[in-house]
Amino acid sequence: MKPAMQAWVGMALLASAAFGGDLMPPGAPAATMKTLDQIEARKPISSIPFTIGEPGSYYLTQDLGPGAEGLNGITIQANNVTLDLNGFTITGPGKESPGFADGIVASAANSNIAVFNGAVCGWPGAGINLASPGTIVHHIRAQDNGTGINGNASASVTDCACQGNGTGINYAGRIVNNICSTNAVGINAGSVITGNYCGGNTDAGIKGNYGAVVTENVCENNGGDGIFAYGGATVTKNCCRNNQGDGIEVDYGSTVSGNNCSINREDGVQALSSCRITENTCWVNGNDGDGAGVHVTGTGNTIQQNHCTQNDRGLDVDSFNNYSCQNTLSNNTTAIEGTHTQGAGDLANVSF
Ligand SMILES: [Ca+2]
Ligand SMILES: [Ca+2]
Ligand SMILES: [Ca+2]
Repeated sequence: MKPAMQAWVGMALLASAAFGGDLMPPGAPAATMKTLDQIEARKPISSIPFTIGEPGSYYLTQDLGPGAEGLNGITIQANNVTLDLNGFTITGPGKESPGFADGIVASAANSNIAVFNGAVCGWPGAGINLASPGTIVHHIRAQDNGTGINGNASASVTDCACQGNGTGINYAGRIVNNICSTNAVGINAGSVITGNYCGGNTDAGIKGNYGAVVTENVCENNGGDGIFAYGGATVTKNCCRNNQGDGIEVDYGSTVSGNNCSINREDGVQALSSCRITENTCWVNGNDGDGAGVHVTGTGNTIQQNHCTQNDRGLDVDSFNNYSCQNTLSNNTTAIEGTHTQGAGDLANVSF
């Protein structure tokens, strides 16, 4: 063939390969129907009371309840359970109902449980009560229960909203990014307590566990202290304002640093003994009551570089063997009350 003809035939063959389909059938047709397990492998829950007796993934098909007096809603008696509330609500017999009933409950005998994506309301015990180690509670709304969410030391509670409960969130290792308002206590006995909003609770906004790390929370308009923490706590970068108790109160051996405590009825920061209290801004504490910017009631505390203005007392030191230095004190009714060791020279407290 001439070169031009060779090129034409080559192009025709290429076109045939590209556009002329194969005439041979591809073999027997495959089944196209899916089984129910392939469409929804999870197990449905359509009524309460319900017991989960084996591991697996479960979901609600509808709102459930109201539950009967004295009966739990969903009881988990297995390890490795994932429970998706699927956007629905489990309603109990009412917060004041006689008998003890939880919305969702698992004991310490089981572990590795996750509950998320829905609401629990009106349970006289807890909305969610997971004493099991290794639990995750996420995106839950708990309203008007005895306790909103009850966990354990290795539980994580995140992005939940708890309102109108006795305690909003009680006892969890990690309590992060929740809203706890209009409960008696917002958050009680947590260990890592970060990024929460606790407002309008009738008692304290947050009560931390021994050794708690409490950071970057806002606690305002509570009937008790904004934050109360037991011994060995680290309390940093919180805003505690307009609480009827202290902005922050800590027990022994705690660090309280970089917080803003304003317009509280009692002290901005109150500490017992062996604490380090640094770089807090305390403004207008003792508002409508009696309080100091920083108040230590025991011994062995260091009070350094706090800025206290317009309090009844800037610093109030009740006992011997305390040290203060480099605090700046302005416009307090009394700048410093109580005899203690004060820094000198560059370390002196400054009143202006
Ligand atoms: Ca207090
Ligand atoms: Ca006052
Ligand atoms: Ca005093």
